[in-house]
Amino acid sequence: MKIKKNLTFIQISGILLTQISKGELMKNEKELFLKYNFAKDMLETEINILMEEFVFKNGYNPFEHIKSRIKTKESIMNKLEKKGYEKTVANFDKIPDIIGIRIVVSFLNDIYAVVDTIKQSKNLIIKRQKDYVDNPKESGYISYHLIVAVPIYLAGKTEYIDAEIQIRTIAMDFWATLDHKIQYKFPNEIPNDIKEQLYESSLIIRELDKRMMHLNEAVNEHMKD
Ligand code: 0O2
Repeated sequence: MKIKKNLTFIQISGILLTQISKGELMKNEKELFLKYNFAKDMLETEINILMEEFVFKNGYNPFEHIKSRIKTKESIMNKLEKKGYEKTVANFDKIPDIIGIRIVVSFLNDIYAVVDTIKQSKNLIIKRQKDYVDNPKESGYISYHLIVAVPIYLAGKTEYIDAEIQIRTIAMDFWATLDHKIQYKFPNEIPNDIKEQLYESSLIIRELDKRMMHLNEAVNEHMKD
């Protein structure tokens, strides 16, 4: 088949082979990022409502801060490469955490209470969950991840976009933020001694989180008297 100048072949969902111009590709990409923005707004609103309801029902506020972001195109491409996919816009749907929201709470037991609340959402569809609190990653990373499908209401139709919700304690967040910065400093491979120190620090974080939770429980017991 003859390929015209400025035309590119793209494969969508592994089946459809389309001839598409560079202009069309740019349009597709812009449309995708527009949808990511809608999904991020929807997710933020849903999470804020669930959190406010949580505070109202439980009479205490476990939330330290909430932060959301959309991955940059460069970061999506890097992740596609890391996962062995071709770096094309058509493959963006292989990355479920292009939209991410991080909920940082005070104590260990708050994580599971917040996860239960999110699972009760009538708007979000839970697709996957990863409990790196009970089963920390090899790096020492501790957090609870939910991959959810977020509905976006477009003119005449509803679409679903994947997003990742990360729930962790403030102590875990401190560790993960430093670890993330270190990963950027050593893009190829983190030196072993640094890796070991990070891992050892994560064990301290785990212990600290347990202690802080028990301390908080003891305070609550005293308050009852
Ligand atoms: P960024 O720049 O933070 O967005 P898998 O589902 O197992 O195939 P994936 O997609 O890496 O692999 O999922 P996972 O393990 O749930 O990780 C998703 C996100 O969690 C990462 O996104 C990080 O934000 C965070 N994360 C996972 N492992 C670590 C870790 O060891 N240290 C830190 N600091 N964060 C971690 P990105 O796209 O890798 O990075």
